[in-house]
Amino acid sequence: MAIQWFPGHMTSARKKAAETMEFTDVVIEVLDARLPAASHNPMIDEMRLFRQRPNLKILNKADLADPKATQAWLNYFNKQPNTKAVALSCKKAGDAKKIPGHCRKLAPHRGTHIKPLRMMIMGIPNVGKSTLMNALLNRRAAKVGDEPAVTKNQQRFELDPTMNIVDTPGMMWPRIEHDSDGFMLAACHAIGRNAVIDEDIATYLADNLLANYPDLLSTRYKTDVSDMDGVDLLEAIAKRRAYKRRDGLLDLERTAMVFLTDFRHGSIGRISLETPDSRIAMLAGDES
Ligand SMILES: Nc1nc2c(ncn2[C@@H]2O[C@H](COP(=O)(O)OP(=O)(O)OP(=O)(O)O)[C@@H](O)[C@H]2O)c(=O)[nH]1
Ligand SMILES: [Mg+2]
Repeated sequence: MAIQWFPGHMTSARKKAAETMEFTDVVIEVLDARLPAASHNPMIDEMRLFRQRPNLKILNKADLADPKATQAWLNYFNKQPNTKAVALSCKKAGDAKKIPGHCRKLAPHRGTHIKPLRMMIMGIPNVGKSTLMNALLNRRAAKVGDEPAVTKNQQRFELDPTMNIVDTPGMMWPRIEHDSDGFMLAACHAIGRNAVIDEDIATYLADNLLANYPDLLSTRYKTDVSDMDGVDLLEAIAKRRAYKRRDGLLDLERTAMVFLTDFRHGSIGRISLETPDSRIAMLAGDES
């Protein structure tokens, strides 16, 4: 099953972002630290490279990600040209405050009253762009919410007379090339619920976590998960918690939602869905 989600407002968001790029000195690309490659929108690089703008990559929600995987991703991204990568949690006071300093270094010719430093925050839906903006401004200027496509229009704010910053609507791209990327994005709630079936996403997630974090699952769901596959795990959770439908069968829809919510809130533990090595293996497998 291939997941695609490119609602109408994103077409105009894409056009407006390309226009604003001309008047931008540094692109702040917000990625999800749990899936930094899958949460990279290739359209952003296209626009950025066309104008040759430097790139600050933020691996956000690092509080939810596996610290080892995050470090591996930072090493990987910091080798790329014209790019600086940092991991942070917008929810931690102070973390976001380091961002303007990094941007200044990437565009040293800007940052005066006459030539203010112009930054644009971009990224997929629900990754924390507006939360980051609010943390930088120290007030709730932009609306945030735990669902994709909360921001519908660009908004520019002045941080001080020498720096300003634009928040943009989350953008997906028209075709997600690798099916597993679509599943990971949906698991992290970057894709609208109307475009996916929660049970399929939960099963994918369960399989991924069984392969990589079996001990966290055993602890959270108080069950021995060895030899289980994703469907087994969801059934075991439903049985243990007596999630039943009216007809007496196990309520796997509810179980899927509970499991996804546990993951999204970090209740299972600090988890990353991909590492640079798993990415390379996935790409090699897709090509063979
Ligand atoms: N745990 C955690 N949650 C975060 C972090 N940053 C943002 N969030 C949460 O992620 C959700 C989405 O945040 P937003 O700032 O609205 O995301 P956005 O990228 O602006 O989303 P769109 O406007 O829909 O594209 C909210 O529930 C935030 O509280 C973080 O660093 N850690
Ligand atoms: Mg937003």
